[in-house]
Amino acid sequence: MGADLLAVPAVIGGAEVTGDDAFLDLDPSTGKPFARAARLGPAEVDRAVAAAREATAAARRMSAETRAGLLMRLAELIRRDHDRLTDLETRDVGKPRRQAAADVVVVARYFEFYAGVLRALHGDTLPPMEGLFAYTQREPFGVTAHITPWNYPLQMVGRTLAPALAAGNCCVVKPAEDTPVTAVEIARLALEAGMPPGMVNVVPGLGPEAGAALAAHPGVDHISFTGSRPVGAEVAAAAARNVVPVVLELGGKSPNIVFADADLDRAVPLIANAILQNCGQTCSAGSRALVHVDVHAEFVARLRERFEAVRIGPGAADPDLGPLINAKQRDRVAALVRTGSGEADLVTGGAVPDEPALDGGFFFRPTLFDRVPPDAVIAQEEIFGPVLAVTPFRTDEEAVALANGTEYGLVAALWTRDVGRVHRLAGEIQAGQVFVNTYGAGGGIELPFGGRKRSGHGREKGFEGLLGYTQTKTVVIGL
Ligand code: TXE
Repeated sequence: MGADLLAVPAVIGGAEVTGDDAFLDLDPSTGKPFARAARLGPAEVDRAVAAAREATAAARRMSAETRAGLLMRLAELIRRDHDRLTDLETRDVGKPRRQAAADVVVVARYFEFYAGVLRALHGDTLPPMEGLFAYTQREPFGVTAHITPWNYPLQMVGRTLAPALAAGNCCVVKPAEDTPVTAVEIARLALEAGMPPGMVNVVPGLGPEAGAALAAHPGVDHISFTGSRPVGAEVAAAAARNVVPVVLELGGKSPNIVFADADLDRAVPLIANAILQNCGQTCSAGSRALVHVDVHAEFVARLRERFEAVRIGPGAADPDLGPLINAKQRDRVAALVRTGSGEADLVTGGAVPDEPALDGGFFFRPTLFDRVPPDAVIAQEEIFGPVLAVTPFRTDEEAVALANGTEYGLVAALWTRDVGRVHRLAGEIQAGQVFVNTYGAGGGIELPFGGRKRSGHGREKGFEGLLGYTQTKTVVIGL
């Protein structure tokens, strides 16, 4: 089958493994197969977990300095291979090339950041007690599992693998079946950087096969999952059966809240980008805009103009908007947009583009809905496409109630020049992160990131992300 297809093996214990079975990985810009990946099952997952377990002995013996050096070396290799990784990520995800290029830099920065901060990881000497001396130390869990999604394959490896390795864990990554390519590349570079075999293992495969086997494996000590809510709940149930911690990052319905005093010249382009970047397939996508009635008409008119000027095309042509990841996601977005058309005013978009040059790819036009009732399906459900729902409001209290009125709680942004309002409302918003007059903070790897409510729990990124991959041991000595 397809000798010209890129072969994507597993990496287990430092060796490349093809397995008996394979699956095809499509290029979303054309809908044609691009790679052929090893389709692993429970037996190979078992081998990968065993390889990671075996490597934990070497990882434990490593000084912080040595570990930091390995992470820095890996970051250097990622930067060396920047263009090649960019091409692969562009092809695999379909995203505009400059967005994939930025992702490669972000993944290198994750390894650099954690190489730096891991040397500040230490325990405490505890207050004196009668006849006792006590201290804590931060220890790795051992074997950590990383089940990652297809929207930012490289960034997800950086976000979860870098802190796990920095803390001294050995890892098994199950990349999404739509995008297995670059995780395997990172595992190869980790070996080239000098990491012991088994420290980074990657097991491509299908979610219900390799993913479920990894989540349920009794040899796994910690799970990080980013993906859909139903699968997140299954993974958490599997973690509960083995009594291991799990970090869940399950998406959102994040609002941009635009007050009457907002600087629209700044807000409009950033709010457009917050929903159009990566074709809306971002957990923190700004998929709702709550807009004060005084600026509502102008806001919608300006956004419409921007949406209609968007250049759509294959990722490699570096357009403004690439395709969705696969036909299933495109059909899901189209179905939700059809529902939305019966609930709210469709201002622009709402369909697949009818340009012959885009035939075969999974494209969808930027779509703007106005006067969306708060209880509409398109105001409540994560669409994961280039679809923005605008709802007008009159008072600050109404804005907060609308912002908090979904099951999700990942991100929110306030657009206002009123400092008092910023501090008052930032405290009332139910979200893991609140941005003010900005959105996304440039991928800030230094900033703890995670959700509340049904968006999940636990924090990745920043120093807190590193602490999350450690467990505290208290040592008490009788004097
Ligand atoms: O996700 P899945 P899907 C949301 C978004 C999107 C929807 C569906 O709304 O429209 O989810 O996407 C692995 N046991 N997000 O179906 O299936 C799978 O192989 C263990 C939000 O693609 O959850 C992949 O590696 N693992 C999001 C990962 O789970 C399993 C990013 C995510 O895929 C498994 C992606 C199982 N039984 C989708 N079944 C975000 N938070 O950013 C699947 N997987």
